[in-house]
Amino acid sequence: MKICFATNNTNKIYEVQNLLGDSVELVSLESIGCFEELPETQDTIPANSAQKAQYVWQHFGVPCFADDSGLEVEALNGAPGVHSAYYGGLPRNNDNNIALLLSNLESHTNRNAQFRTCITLVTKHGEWQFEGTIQGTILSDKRGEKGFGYDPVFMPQGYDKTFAEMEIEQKNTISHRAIAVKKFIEFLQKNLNLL
Ligand code: ITT
Repeated sequence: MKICFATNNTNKIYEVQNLLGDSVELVSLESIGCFEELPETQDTIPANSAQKAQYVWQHFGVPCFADDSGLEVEALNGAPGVHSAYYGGLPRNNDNNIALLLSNLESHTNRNAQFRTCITLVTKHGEWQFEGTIQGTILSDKRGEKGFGYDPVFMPQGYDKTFAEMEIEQKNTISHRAIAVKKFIEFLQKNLNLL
């Protein structure tokens, strides 16, 4: 049973394949002949993830799933959200993203935020979505060197470390991405007939 993971990040493919076991074989975009940039023009994370998965299904006819993630800050009405990767401008730069985020939050006492991941699965039988979120707060200064993106300023609820201060294994068991991937894998293992 083969399914395409619509990402160019081979680490993500490897990670999910490990969690899935060998009942399903994940294949890359390259291996199905998809070399173009996938469209991501929607204004929500779930819609962007669906757009990528639908694109692969419609152009290549291969069962497929895609993920999209971002940071949603309450006081900024959900920004940076779908624009998380290049919030501080292009080309993408984590330091610029964090600098703009902290500057936009300067006058706010509400520092609540969440990371969100949405995975969309598309097969000939339909479309399914799996979400993972983790609540936390945005600190005023960066702490820690690990992880990526907004990790140095995001402290998950119930922890006294930022994502960037946590060991990667710990982040990977509690993160928005881990929650969404777990839901997706549980669904897939019970519904292999949908592929
Ligand atoms: P793809 O090529 O797989 O799309 P990406 O960097 O765009 O990689 P995501 O769609 O998962 O990754 O996330 C978009 C942005 O949201 C990402 O560039 C970060 O700025 C931020 N982000 C997502 N997950 C994060 C995490 O776990 N920690 C910190 N920042 C995160």
